[in-house]
Amino acid sequence: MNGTKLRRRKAPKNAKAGNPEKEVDSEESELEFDFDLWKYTKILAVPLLLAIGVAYYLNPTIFTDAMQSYLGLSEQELAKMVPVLEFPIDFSANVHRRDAVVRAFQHAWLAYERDAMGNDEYHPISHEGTNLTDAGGIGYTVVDSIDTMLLMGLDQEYSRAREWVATKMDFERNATFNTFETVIRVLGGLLSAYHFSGEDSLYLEKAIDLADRIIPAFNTPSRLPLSNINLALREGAIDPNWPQFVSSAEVATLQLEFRYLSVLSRNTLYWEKAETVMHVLKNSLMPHGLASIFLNWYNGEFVLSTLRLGSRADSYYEYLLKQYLQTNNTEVFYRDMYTNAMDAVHKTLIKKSANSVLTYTSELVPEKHPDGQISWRLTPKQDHLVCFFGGSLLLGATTAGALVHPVSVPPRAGELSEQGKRDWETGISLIKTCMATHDTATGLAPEIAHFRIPSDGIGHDPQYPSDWYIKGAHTRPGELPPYDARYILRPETVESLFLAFRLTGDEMYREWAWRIFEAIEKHCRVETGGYASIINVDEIPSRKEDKMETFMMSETLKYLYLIFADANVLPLDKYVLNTEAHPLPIFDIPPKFKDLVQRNPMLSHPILE
Ligand code: DMJ
Repeated sequence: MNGTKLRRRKAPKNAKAGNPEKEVDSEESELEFDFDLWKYTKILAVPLLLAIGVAYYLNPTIFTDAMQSYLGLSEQELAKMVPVLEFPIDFSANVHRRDAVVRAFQHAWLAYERDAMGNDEYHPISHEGTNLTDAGGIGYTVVDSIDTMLLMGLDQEYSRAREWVATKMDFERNATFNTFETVIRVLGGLLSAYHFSGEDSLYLEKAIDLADRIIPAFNTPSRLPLSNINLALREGAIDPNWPQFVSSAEVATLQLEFRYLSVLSRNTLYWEKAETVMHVLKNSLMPHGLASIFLNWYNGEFVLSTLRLGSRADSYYEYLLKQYLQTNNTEVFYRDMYTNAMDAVHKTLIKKSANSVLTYTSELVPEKHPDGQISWRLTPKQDHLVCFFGGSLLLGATTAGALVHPVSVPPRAGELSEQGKRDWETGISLIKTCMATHDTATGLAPEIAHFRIPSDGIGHDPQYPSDWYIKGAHTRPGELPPYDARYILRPETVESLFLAFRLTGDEMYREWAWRIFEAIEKHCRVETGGYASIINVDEIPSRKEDKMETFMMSETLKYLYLIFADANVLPLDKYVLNTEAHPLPIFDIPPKFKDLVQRNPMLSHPILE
């Protein structure tokens, strides 16, 4: 920058006297001056605007927070004073992208139907289907996919799937099935199909038949359901790998389905069984208020085991909130359990990566010392499964953490409680972190991400990026990559993006979802039909594994569809989605059930206010 150019030069005296030569000279000086000032302003303005933009991006409430403390006002007072800039939010469908997702669903379904109709699972590369047990399938993939077809308006595919349920679906299978998986995929799928098919009684009859076969799993001294159930013998069975234990997520992720079934069937039994589990859990919670991953099914007590938001615990937290939402925000018992759990999660498990860029959830692993003392080791590891949690926190902030109902989109600062604001900010940050784990060669996120901490012993190894990495992913040619490196078509990130888009109206979330969809198309699509898992997200060309999980059609493609569909499809104040993305309608507790809830001797805490 030339400082002298900025100095104003006086026009020479003779300018007025009409000396043309000098006049020109004078004009040039002015022009030069104006031009230079503009340039100078621009040079200063660019970094200033950038800094403001970055500050706002990192902390969207920075300006209102500053005003609030300057004026000494409460948030509510400030919210009343400050005119809020209302930007029109476009919740209409992105037809082109929505339809691309529908075509992807057809690509998956038609291949399954061609090669494996009725089988529980599908292997798109070998064009084969398999069942979970030798006793025959129970329709995992078919039932898991039906409500997605109904939402997408795929009538022909739907009528063939319905025909299969009507004529071939059979639960008289003498084999053990995982109780939780059967409830969230099959029972949840049937209930959702019942609702979206215009209450086709076929699905309700099947749902009652299935639930009645599952109920004996709850016949334990603690009333916690066993991990497995023999559907033909109607007998609960232990998990041979963990004979004394059941996992927290498994026992606490049956409630939405059983409660809705009770209302539809007018049979209180299912509600009672599911509700009792929650009271057993509430009475046994560990001092920090978190649920460890295992419980003893005999005495109902939590077992000293890992604390985390990932596998075996994830949907315990998800369903605390969703039970509160399911009955129109009336059961304060669940709101309080959820709120306490979120406080404990923030105190114990929410962490920042080494250079404080990424917020992630850590795990706490108990270690027993020879003298009998227990210590807890913090492990900076986050399962892909945890990526549901960002969206769940946003949903919780705008309901359990809201001071007004409904909140604005996006919520204004004054509309959320302190806890709601904290959960909102953590939720937004966790979604960014999950997107950061998509920063791989394929654009897909691994099954497990580790975050850098100063004591990880990696130091400044250039092979490892500064924030997160896939453990053991640097394999030699010919070696199989570790399990952590896989992408098995999981839905959790797009689930959170769906909630974030609906609750903020920010197009950025649609863009991120589209990026993930394109990566799936590029790396997981099998040209002959279906989608496959890939064994290393950080390897190009990607290597496929011959498996299409049922949640690809029930969850991943459904959430992608919902992100690009009009927001009138499935409004969040009318539906709550079970953990397998089967939407169930929100309802008011029927009076008969209110009595039940208050009378149940197992229920040691009032449910309603
Ligand atoms: C689904 O079966 C359910 O979302 C479950 O709660 C855990 N995750 C898988 C999909 O990743």
